[in-house]
Amino acid sequence: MGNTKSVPSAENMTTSHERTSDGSIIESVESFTINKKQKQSELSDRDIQFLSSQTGLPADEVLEWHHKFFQDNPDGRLDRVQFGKFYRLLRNEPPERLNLISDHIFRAFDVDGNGYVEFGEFLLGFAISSRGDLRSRLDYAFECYDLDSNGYLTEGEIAPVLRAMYTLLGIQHVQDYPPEEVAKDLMNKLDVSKDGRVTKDEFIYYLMKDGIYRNTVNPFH
Ligand SMILES: [Ca+2]
Ligand SMILES: [Ca+2]
Repeated sequence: MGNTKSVPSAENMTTSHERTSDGSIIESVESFTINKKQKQSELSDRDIQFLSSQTGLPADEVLEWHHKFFQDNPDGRLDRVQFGKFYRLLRNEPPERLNLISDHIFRAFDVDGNGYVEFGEFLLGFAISSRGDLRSRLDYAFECYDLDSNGYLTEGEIAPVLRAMYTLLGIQHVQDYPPEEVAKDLMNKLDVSKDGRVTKDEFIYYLMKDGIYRNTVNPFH
């Protein structure tokens, strides 16, 4: 264990973030911006309470994750590669299936887009992507597809992430329905306003209804 730990503190939360959503759980918890100037070695009771209430995880589980997280990452944050390794522990799929998709999931977990997943972001992402309601999980899925994080999806963004989804799902006969073709078909269904861009609302609205596409698109079942 290292000496310096950076953990989210209730005192250091900011409420400014562009990834606002429609009043679901995410809006209130997306404020896990960690003030990097302030370090603290342990979670205070207030932090635990805060994280517990925002993620819906019991306090002892928050502490358990905190311990696991800092054990391997004493600086309290994961870069892309470290995230890939840590994320494997959370999933049942064999590690080789997760390699491609974990890069995209990293983008969703890194809420403030600073290139690291801090503990608060991790816990939030874990809680929402594994236990959140469908809308919240699709909200996180959208971020996986938004490669340039500009708030909407194009066909060119959807295809590569779908390819990673094929790997995750262990789909063998890719040529039967190649990701590029799925992206095109999906685009037709998602892009209700027909402007070549898919907003988060369009993405969530359609995939809430269509379970078949959702199974292929959403990494968070
Ligand atoms: Ca971050
Ligand atoms: Ca985009």
